[in-house]
Amino acid sequence: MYTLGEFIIDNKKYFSHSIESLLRLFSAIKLAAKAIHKEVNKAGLTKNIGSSGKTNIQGEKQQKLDFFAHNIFINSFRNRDVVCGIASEESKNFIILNKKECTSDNKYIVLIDPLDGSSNIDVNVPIGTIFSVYKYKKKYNNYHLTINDFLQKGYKQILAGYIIYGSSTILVYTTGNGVHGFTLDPSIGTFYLSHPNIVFPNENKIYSINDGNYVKFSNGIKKYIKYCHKEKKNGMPYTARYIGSLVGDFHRNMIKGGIYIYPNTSLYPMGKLRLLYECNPIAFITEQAGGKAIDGHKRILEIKPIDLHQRTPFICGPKNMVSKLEEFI
Ligand code: AHM
Ligand code: MG
Repeated sequence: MYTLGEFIIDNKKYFSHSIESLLRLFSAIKLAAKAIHKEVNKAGLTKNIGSSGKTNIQGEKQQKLDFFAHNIFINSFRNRDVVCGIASEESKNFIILNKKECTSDNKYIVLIDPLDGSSNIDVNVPIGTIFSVYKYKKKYNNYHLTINDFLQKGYKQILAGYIIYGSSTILVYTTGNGVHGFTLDPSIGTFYLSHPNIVFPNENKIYSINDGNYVKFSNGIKKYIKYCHKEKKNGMPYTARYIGSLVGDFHRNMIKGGIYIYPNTSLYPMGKLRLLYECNPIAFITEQAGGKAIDGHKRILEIKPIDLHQRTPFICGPKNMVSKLEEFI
């Protein structure tokens, strides 16, 4: 059995940044993931389920476990001294860790959705953490962190991944050298390699979209859905699957072959999902798994961010399915 730590060390030649930093980043991510796994697993038994009674910057209800996950990640990164700033879905402004300045050791920027799909916690549906890591770029002789350090284009990510808390807890990541998944053995608290080199399969017939929004979609999206209703793939009809938890929907689609679509709607004219800590990391993984991720027109990883919490329409999946949808758009 191959642990995550062993795998990283054995593949260090494929990572162009400091391997020690990567191990320290993962040390923080693994610790936080295990703490959240433990809490999510017993959510029905503790007072940690349900709404906290507060709303986030997007005006959405925050769940108690959203706060828990946010705090766990902040503390975990703070104690590893490898990250100088974090932006989180649960915090309006970015957070500076430890000191006001980045140093040459402590120079990574993390963007995170600590617990995505958290409205599903109370009903035992898979939820996930999504993370995205960039290198801090020294400006002149100045190590002072600014908002622009967080507003980098997605193709500059050096590490991205997610943790899915489902029937088992799996950590999936890429550093630009393929996509690899590690399943947590909760009895000893270790992540073992279970899904090496994940790629979208050739046979793709799942489409995932919130059909309840149908009347609010553009004509192109409506036509694509009609196409999926009518068309057959090797004699078999397309299959609709949507659980409303991005990590769960994406993970299934990447393993089984399917497209995920959250377009702009009349309710969400800019789309619903957030570019920096939801779409960019999933887009990086999509491309590394042989797929394509677009906002309907443009490659997600090339969008220049202008706001920490900006939204974007999001379409990701196997290249052939995304290209077909583009024909309709
Ligand atoms: P959240 O970050 O507030 O949890 O919202 C993001 C979630 C995604 O996980 C999911 O894909 C989407 O919202 C579902 O939205 P909808 O319920 O509108 O289909
Ligand atoms: Mg989210």
